[in-house]
Amino acid sequence: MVDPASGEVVATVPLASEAETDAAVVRAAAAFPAWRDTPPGERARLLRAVAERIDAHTEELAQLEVANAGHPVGQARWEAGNARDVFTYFSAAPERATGRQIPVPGGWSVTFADPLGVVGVIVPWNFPMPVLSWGTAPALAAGNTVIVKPAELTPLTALRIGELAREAGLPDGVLQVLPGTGPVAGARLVRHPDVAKIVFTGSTRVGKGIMAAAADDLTRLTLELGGKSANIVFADADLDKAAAAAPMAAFDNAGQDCCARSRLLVQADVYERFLELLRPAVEGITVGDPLDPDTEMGPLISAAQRDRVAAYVDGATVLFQGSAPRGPGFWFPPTVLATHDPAEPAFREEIFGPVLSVLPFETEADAVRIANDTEFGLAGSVWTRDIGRALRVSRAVRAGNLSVNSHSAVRYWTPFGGMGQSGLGRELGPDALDAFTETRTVFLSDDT
Ligand code: TXE
Repeated sequence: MVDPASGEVVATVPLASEAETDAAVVRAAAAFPAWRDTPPGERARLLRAVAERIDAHTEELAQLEVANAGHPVGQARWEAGNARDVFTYFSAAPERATGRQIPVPGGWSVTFADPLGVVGVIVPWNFPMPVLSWGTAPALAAGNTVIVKPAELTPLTALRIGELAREAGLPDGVLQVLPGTGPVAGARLVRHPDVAKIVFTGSTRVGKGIMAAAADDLTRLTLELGGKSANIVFADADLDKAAAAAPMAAFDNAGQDCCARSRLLVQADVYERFLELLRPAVEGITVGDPLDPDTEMGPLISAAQRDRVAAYVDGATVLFQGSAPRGPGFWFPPTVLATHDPAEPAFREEIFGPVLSVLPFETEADAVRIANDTEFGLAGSVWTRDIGRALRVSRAVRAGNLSVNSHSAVRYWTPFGGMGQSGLGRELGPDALDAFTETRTVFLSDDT
């Protein structure tokens, strides 16, 4: 594993083979019946204990993530805290799970929400701890056993959370962390006949391949894929507030965020003025040592990712850029591009780096049309003081998570997920357990 801020190797981790992946599935399948039948109160207690262990080790986990993913330390602490909160939130679920009784002629129908069995959670490198917890905690709460396959580049916090879960008392085989590559361990989990469900967060390309592979066994899927979200600023908005917020809406986690608002649409009347407000906000972003508490943006995850991002900027019209350390490490400065044609790749494709493309628009209808002119549909923001417009536009923009006069949309107690090629299914929030259970109906005749 490489520290993205220095380019130095910080750890080495063995990669699971297909045979080792199969062995993990055998262990998870063997652990399933006892975990499913563990009384709800006991499952709840164990999930709370995992949350408590994560909480007690917040600083250690945060430091690991700084070293492995280059995240600013404040952000890394938030990520560990998010994983703790997600385990706490779903620890309440086992004791609240109910079925239904539906009267039908001649008796009653009773429903059961049964766990699925073995769940594979395939995690990307951009938010290793949160994404691990979003798939794992509800799956365990519903009575499934889980195998986590962390990203090749960032397995360290996942491995530590796996250890903490064992220390918290989770029985053998209930939660396993299996470091390995996507094409070997990941692909094997997807194709394994005894894996009932895959939760995948990652690229749209790999997500589509997983969907095709899952078809053979009709393996259940939740897919959280890419995004190219719009940030729409109308002339009547609080422009100071919108301009202050726009940079981190695109550059948070160095832009390696599926919800990044990387297309900035500004109403033409205020376009020039907005850029004047935006420039100092972008130039003022503190990019540098992730361990410095004042750092707002760290490096990119890898040299390959930095080069990919640089290729989008090469030859484009750069309006302005922030600063970045020279290296070593995989640095790229926050960058704002003018858009000449909405068809150009920087405006259409997910760059997954600190690059924001700006485009003026004339009318509300134009803004909605441009925002929806994408294969993705994950997130977005609308800035306006006109309540009617806020309601119209937030209904018209096709995205799973929108915010009005804010960029905040992801909370563990509200549903999260994408439309179109941004994904399938929803995570988090009150309905998340539905993705980890199968509803069965039993008819009880009263004619005995
Ligand atoms: O993702 P991959 P990468 C986007 C973003 C980024 C691009 C590439 O645009 O630049 O994807 O990133 C596992 N079967 N996002 O290459 O390959 C892999 O091991 C099963 C958006 O890192 O999709 C890792 O654990 N699993 C995104 C996970 O899938 C496979 C987050 C993600 O890797 C597999 C990350 C296979 N055949 C990247 N191939 C988001 N939605 O936030 C790979 N994997």
